[in-house]
Amino acid sequence: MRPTLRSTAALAAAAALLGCPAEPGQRVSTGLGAKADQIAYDRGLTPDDVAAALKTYMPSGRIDDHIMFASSGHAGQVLVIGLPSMRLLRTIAVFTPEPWQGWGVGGKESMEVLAHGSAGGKHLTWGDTHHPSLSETNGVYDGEFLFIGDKANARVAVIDLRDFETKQIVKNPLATSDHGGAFVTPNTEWVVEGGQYAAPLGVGTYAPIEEYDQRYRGYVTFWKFDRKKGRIDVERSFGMELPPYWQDLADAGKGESDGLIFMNSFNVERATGGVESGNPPFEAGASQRDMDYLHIIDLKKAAEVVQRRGVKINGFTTIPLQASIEEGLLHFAPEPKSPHGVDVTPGGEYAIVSGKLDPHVTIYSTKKIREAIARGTSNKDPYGVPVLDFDAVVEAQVELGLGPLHTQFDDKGYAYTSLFLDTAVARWTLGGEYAKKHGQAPWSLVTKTPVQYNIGHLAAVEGDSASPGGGWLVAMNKWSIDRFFTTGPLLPQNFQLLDISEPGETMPVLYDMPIGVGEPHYAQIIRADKLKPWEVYPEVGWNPMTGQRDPNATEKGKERIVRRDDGVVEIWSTVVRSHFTPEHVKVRQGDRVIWHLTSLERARDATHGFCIGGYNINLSLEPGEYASIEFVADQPGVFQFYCTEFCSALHLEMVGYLLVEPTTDAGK
Ligand code: RUQ
Ligand code: CUA
Repeated sequence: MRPTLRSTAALAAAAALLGCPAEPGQRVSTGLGAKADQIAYDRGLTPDDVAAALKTYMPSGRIDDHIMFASSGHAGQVLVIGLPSMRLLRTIAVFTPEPWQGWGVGGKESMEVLAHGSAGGKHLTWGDTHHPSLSETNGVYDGEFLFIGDKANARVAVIDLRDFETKQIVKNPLATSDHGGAFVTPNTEWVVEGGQYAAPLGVGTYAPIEEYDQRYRGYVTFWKFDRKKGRIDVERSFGMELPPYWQDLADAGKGESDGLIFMNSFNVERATGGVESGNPPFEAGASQRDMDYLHIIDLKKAAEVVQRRGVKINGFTTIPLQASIEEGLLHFAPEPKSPHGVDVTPGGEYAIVSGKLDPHVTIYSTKKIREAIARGTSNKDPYGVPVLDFDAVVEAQVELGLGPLHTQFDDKGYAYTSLFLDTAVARWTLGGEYAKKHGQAPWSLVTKTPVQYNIGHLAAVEGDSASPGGGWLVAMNKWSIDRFFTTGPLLPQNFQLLDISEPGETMPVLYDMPIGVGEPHYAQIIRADKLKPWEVYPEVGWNPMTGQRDPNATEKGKERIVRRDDGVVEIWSTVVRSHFTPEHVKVRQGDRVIWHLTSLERARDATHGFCIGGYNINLSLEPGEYASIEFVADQPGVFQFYCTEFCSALHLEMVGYLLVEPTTDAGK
């Protein structure tokens, strides 16, 4: 739809006719007729406002042509947003229980996914989602799966984009926290999860902080993805031990750099903090040096070496640091200064590093890196990792402004970098073949657009893939300050949509979208026509976790309640507008209840909820879905179970009684 909107004659006319911005009460001509002029006048809209509205407005029923998957930070979910309208379409429950989707509130299937992700101790009910990563084929988004990391607990989740549901959460056995994940290799064989705050490897391992240099370590994990099964294969996954620097964002090489992994680090100072004892705080201690280390990892080789030299740490196959050094799996290159994002260009020729405390982005050449590795180096870090010569591997540096963080790409040979301190998006030209192809001066700043406020990540259409789409860019701003109504002291964050379709210096902000449900970090934007979601589940009785009809799925007329000798009551129910069958379920206090529910619906959007008040249970049964619950009926009394989705005119009648007969006089 977008190209049509962009090329409307009216839009061009509006732009041409309007020279100066309007102020409230100032007459402007929109070029769209008297009625539009009057509305613009009444609302005090400038010509730019009118153009922005025309580019982003979606008439009722028109569907966005791009879909953005955004993290929600410590809300632990994924946000699905349509572009260019910037409408929130839904959330995907991942690490945090979410009742609307029936996620983790009584449903056996989702509780099992969450329990698997909690392996290793506490039952976790939230996560800190940072980096969503769409599955790729030949470096291009294929729309099949989405992965996302949990920084707080070092976990990675797998979401199937046929039903937009989380299928798997894996807990990293090596560490409690991560950051550099999830990032996929060009054919999604591997999902990268890099560490952050160094600690003794192996969850539950203790070492005093005084032994930081000797016993604390960084790490990176390569999760093997089995696309056929749609699951991470933990057995075939492995980790690598790294020096106790704080590894940061990563990116998988592609094209020319296929097989390599780039990963930043900071705190190579190995500061251990402790302000309370008169030590410099981490923020100062970790920022003393001018250079940190870009980690260059040969994943292709590592996947072979691990067969010979992998050892088990907490049951998880890991390549020891010494083995990585001996086998040539790991090289460092100096990088300025407290870097954050590393982003590989579409063809894989360059890795672009942003130093938070350096006004430049530094561009590393894959070719030069490979040559420098082949030549060898005698420079080593304190742990014996070879350090390549900065000048030998750097292609260029571009001065962009203060606080560069992350970089994305478009189809016109531009790169876009977020500037946190400048609170702006910088557009600059790539060099090499990109500059030749697009007839541009290489490696130079083109323009900056201010955003509100404190931009973190940015996402352009397929902007980290091998085929960036251009057109739109979203600035993910950490603060909104004065952009919206004051919702108490806690304010939403602000996504701003930028139009990057025009080359050169024009790159306007079009739209503000408050995010009031979490703190988004990274996002990816995919062309909507690449997604092939199901409209209803493929057959009645579909178990979304097993991906097939469940053996306990129930046909109409076969509903039943069976009381077994062992104090278990098992119920097979069907669900259809507008009744549950059966409607009376009687159990005794203390019975274990196993309840199978099958939606018989085949109509699109005919979703039913199923809650049991007082028992902390709610399911969402989408058309055709099978789900189950298991609980002990320990509370006596009369409980309603009802449909929580307003599904039909007689939705209020979609109810039944759970009668829990007391085993003592107490409840009578
Ligand atoms: S981070 S604002 Cu967790 Cu991706 Cu850079
Ligand atoms: Cu089914 Cu309301």
